[in-house]
Amino acid sequence: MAESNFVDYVKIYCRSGKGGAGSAHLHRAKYTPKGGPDGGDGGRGGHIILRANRNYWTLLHLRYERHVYAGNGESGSACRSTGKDGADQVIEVPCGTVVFDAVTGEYLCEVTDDGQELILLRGGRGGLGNWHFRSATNQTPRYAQPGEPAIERAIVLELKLLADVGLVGFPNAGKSTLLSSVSAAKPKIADYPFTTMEPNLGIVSYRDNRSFVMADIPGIIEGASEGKGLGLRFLRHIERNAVLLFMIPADTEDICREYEILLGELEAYNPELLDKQRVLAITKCDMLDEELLADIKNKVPDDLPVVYISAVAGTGITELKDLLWEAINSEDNKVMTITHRNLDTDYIEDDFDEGEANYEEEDWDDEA
Ligand SMILES: Nc1nc2c(ncn2[C@@H]2O[C@H](COP(=O)(O)OP(=O)(O)OP(=O)(O)O)[C@@H](O)[C@H]2O)c(=O)[nH]1
Ligand SMILES: [Mg+2]
Repeated sequence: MAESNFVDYVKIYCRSGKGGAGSAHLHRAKYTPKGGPDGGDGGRGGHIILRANRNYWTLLHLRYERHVYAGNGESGSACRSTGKDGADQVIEVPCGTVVFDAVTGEYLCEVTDDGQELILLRGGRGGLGNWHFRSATNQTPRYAQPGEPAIERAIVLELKLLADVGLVGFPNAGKSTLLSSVSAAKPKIADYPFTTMEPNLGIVSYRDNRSFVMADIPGIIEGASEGKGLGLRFLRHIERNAVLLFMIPADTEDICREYEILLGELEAYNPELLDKQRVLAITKCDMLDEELLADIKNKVPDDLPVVYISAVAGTGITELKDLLWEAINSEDNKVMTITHRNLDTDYIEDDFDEGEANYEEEDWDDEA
């Protein structure tokens, strides 16, 4: 995969801090030769913390930060001095980042709101000093607790973009053209398939200073859910969208069939995607005259709202925005809870040298 600034997958090796050891010091001073136990507690090891930060859009800044280690707690010492806590390490990520275990692929947690913090790996507790173990029958305990060990774990961070509307369509359907005509985004547009290689986000302004976010993802083809084309690499970015806007060009032979294929791919990827509200846009309508357009109107699927647009001529765009706004704000679409499927371990890269998952690689079977 070519180097790019859109990084939505990183694997990071994390280790929290060890707890500091408790001290077994015995107090001695000039006229107090047997001053008794005064060993202090060890400090806590540093946590590994995940924090959502809305100023980040991708995981690019983590691309070369493959190891994150928190500080160890310091040991306790004489005079019941407690050791210093180890420094926490905060991993800042964009809102919408999901964490998986890199070995098993198991889903661990996600952060969605700006400022939200989660402790990924807890630092070890510090050991208790011998002062805690003094008693009437054991006045000079010569032992203290060791600190708890550190925890290590390799994790995969995956970004799932937070957008209100996701564009779903075959390559060349006019997705990027629509995004560029309704927002200030400047995606690349050209008349060959897979012009868009990575998702683009745009803010669409609506009436009365309101706005919503639209995500243009690379085109989907038959078999995408099995990895064809740009495949499932980008399908996850529509998982969080409230509304899916399907886009099919007006000059398509069989609109219903294309719609079915797209639906099928989404279902194969994650059946919950079908619970989202859908809108269908027939694009490039400027290429048809009235007669052909009337003809097409009888050949579209009838289970969802359909709009006829032309991003080039600007027709139907207001109607489309109205429909989308209504759909985004309808009560059924408010909840954005999704069950994240566990990562397929085949797609987890097995070393720390590459920036993205080895989606093309078929056979890897060594120790991950
Ligand atoms: N006539 C006409 N052509 C359009 C319209 N919208 C897009 N096109 C053309 O269709 C071609 C593909 O448009 P894109 O916006 O790049 O398509 P896409 O869906 O983003 O394609 P991929 O990024 O490859 O998935 C370009 O040559 C556009 O100029 C339209 O409303 N009318
Ligand atoms: Mg495009």
